[in-house]
Amino acid sequence: MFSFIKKKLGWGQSAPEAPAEQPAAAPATPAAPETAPLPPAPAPAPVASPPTSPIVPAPAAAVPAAAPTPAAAPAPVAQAPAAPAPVSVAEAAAPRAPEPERRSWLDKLRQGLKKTGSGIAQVFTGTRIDDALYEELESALLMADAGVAATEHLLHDLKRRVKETKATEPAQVKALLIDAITELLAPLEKSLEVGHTTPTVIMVAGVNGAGKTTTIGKLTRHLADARQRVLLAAADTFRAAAREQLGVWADRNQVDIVSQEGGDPAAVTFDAVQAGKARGCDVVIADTAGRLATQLHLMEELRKIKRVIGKAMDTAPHEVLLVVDGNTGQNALAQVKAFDEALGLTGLIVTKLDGTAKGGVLAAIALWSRQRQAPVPVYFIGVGEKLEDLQTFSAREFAHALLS
Ligand SMILES: Nc1nc2c(ncn2[C@@H]2O[C@H](COP(=O)(O)OP(=O)(O)OP(=O)(O)O)[C@@H](O)[C@H]2O)c(=O)[nH]1
Ligand SMILES: [Mg+2]
Repeated sequence: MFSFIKKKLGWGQSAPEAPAEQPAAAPATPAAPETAPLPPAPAPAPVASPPTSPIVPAPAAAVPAAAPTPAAAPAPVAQAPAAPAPVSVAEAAAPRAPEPERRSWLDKLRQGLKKTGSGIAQVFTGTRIDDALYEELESALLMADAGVAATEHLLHDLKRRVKETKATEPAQVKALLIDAITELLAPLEKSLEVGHTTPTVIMVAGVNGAGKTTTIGKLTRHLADARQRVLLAAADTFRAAAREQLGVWADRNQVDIVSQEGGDPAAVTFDAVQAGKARGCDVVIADTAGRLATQLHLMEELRKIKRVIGKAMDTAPHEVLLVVDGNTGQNALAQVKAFDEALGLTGLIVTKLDGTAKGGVLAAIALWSRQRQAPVPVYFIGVGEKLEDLQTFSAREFAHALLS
């Protein structure tokens, strides 16, 4: 298992905010930071580190990633030893990522994507490269939910590669398709970085049951392991079970939680950000209730949560993440577009890629992302319910798994 955390050097110190205004939207709750901490006492988290000390030991190894390298990172502020060090939540830091473990996880991804991949891999079992092969491939990609545009893009790119390399065997074409998929997906690879500001505020949204709370729990664990002080905001105030579920994760990870029965989600989030600032937390993560993008009033509520976070802290939220269930195929693309339009997404987490027949949708998301001003990275993928089943996204690994 990776630690996920990489120390980034250079810039980043917490600019103490001007006192934020209480939002009009949140009159019911006192802005005091002590809002209803659940089981773990509001005492400092066990891994809390003084805000002025470097938090995470620098990682030893780096795994290929398109993410910016620490050395190349822009450093507008000279490296101040006393400043809090931003960290990147990434697989790149793998001090405890022995090769067999990574391989076993890759096997899981392969196993998971078998339903998607077997149809595609089947295309290359013949002996000739002809129109029939391309037609079969087109059907297989469409069946895998790559969508019409991405399928066309990949076929076009593949034919060009076949021509250029003068490939003669279907097996060679398969390798070229892996290259084409890798190239299409590569812009989605990026590390989630925390620590540029203190706290880093992350808002998590998605449709019902996509895996938001579970993913937040896993992420919190990795952050806590890396000595990041995390505070959770239970902005899913509708269901008691939802608060309890997040409370269990908070308990398990021994981090604070701000939660309120039946409260206004925006007010709870506001309080959490205030509390995060007051307690010197490194990261505040807001879990929101699941909703469909077509539920306009609920989408408006999400916008309000985002606005109110901005009132609690000028630059926040620093990340607006959409959790997407990989099983939903083309619908996942529709979700990404709709939530992006409403919130301006900064990243995606694609869950449940274990056992899906629709893994091709990542190609569709990548193609859409290309047409957007800035790509929306896939920070993590989920391939199961266990802690180690949340992994960083690698385009090449994914392409290999898809065609294995
Ligand atoms: N197989 C698999 N199951 C997952 C994964 N991620 C989450 N789940 C499961 O999906 C179910 C829903 O997860 P939640 O985290 O409650 O989803 P949510 O988005 O918070 O749901 P709501 O808050 O109700 O909208 C749970 O049973 C999780 O264990 C994954 O990567 N793979
Ligand atoms: Mg939830």
